[in-house]
Amino acid sequence: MPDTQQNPIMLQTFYWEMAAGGYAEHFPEEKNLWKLLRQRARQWRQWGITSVWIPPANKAMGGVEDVGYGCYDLYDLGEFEQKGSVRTKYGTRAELEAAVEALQSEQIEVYYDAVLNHLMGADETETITLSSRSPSKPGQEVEVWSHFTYPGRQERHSDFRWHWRHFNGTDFDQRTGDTGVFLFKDKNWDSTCHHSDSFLMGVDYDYDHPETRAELIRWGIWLVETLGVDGFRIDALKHIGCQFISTWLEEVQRATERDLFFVGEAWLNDAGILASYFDHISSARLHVLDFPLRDIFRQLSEDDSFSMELLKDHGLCNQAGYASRAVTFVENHDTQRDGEIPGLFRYKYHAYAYILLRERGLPKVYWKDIYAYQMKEGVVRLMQARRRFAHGPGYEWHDACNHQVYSYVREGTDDVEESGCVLLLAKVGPEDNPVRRIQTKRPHREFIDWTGNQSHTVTTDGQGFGEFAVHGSADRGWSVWVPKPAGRA
Ligand SMILES: [Ca+2]
Repeated sequence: MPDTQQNPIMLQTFYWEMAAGGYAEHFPEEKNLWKLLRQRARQWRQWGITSVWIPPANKAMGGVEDVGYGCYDLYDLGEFEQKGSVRTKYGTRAELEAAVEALQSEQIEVYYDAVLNHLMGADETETITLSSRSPSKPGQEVEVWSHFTYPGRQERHSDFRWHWRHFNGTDFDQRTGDTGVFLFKDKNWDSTCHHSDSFLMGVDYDYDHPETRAELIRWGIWLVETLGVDGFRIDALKHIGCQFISTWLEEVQRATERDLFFVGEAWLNDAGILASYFDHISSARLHVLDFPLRDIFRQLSEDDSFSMELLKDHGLCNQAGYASRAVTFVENHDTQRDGEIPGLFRYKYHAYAYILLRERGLPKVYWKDIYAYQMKEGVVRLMQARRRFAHGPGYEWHDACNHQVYSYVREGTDDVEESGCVLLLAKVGPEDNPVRRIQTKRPHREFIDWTGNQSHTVTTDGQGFGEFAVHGSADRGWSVWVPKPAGRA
């Protein structure tokens, strides 16, 4: 079996509704995620998973109900009686540590979801004056939730206490009950790449304050040293100062000899703008989630007039020089939410086949698709195909892509026996069962469709050309043609 490190796959291990409402009834095992990670680690390794993105494991404002982004105490990983419980939504710190150990013993790296934009649920209010440039209540006095003392933790792991001076602003005045966008006196919004929407939620960190910078760097190092995480997914990147992120990446990496992995969530659908984000970050270690590619999948799902040819060059992963910086994905906890955000309602396997078999980008698969939406069998099949066949140079076979059909060849490599494949993705269109003549560079070979969507065998001619088929269908319109194993009927 080939080295899976050649073809890494990341798994996002949570979704917004996990362990809530009907999901808690259908999937009671998800009430303790950390235990489940430990139990499933071995199976994931067999699937070819090489890393997991875990949710923010710190105690959050909403206690056990909180997905984790309402960060209250970054040093409470389910260890102290705060916000109504010792455990977080996902379990206790001891259970988390056992999960990390189990995953790493299966050669699966663990990436922590770091929220470096804000805190929420302060212990005490402070009365402060707003900037004359504050969007709401300029120059006025307000009472804000900005003092964090962590009485439940008693200065374990850190004796740092947050005050209003460590933040830029917030959105709630306790004295009047008014909401707004409140910029504190003598403060500025973060110097991000996108000034227009720099405020997001909670109390917003002031990275110009040396104590803020120092404490957040100290926390990152603490996680690497005590929990032993292998990297980070960084939340809300476009709301965080670029200079601070550069420093944070460098300082946290400096604390360990292991190569850490960093992937940021910069939700920008324009690949050119997303690519330009890297100009502001000094560290070459940073990757970003490929939102532009995901937006192409959204268009495929929603728009009947979508041309499959767009799959050739859209997305960050297809921009020259950025393939290795992109983490490609189909869906995440923000792109689909029950009753709020519809997400992709068709062509999802097409999207998974695309991210898993192509040469560009590091694919991320999603827990909710695999377990809650019962795509496990099909997605695991595609992950196996990635591991076994998706090797060697990859390219679109130029005249085999059109409005209805996308096709892509992996040439295979001598290092991995019987590798290489022909990927075909087709949408509903004029042809029910389009066939494309494609060069495989393997003359006189038999190919079968690994997905099972096509049941016949294709034999290439003396030049290596074969006539490969795919259904023009949302339900069966993806095929991965692979060399038929020798000696099998
Ligand atoms: Ca911010």
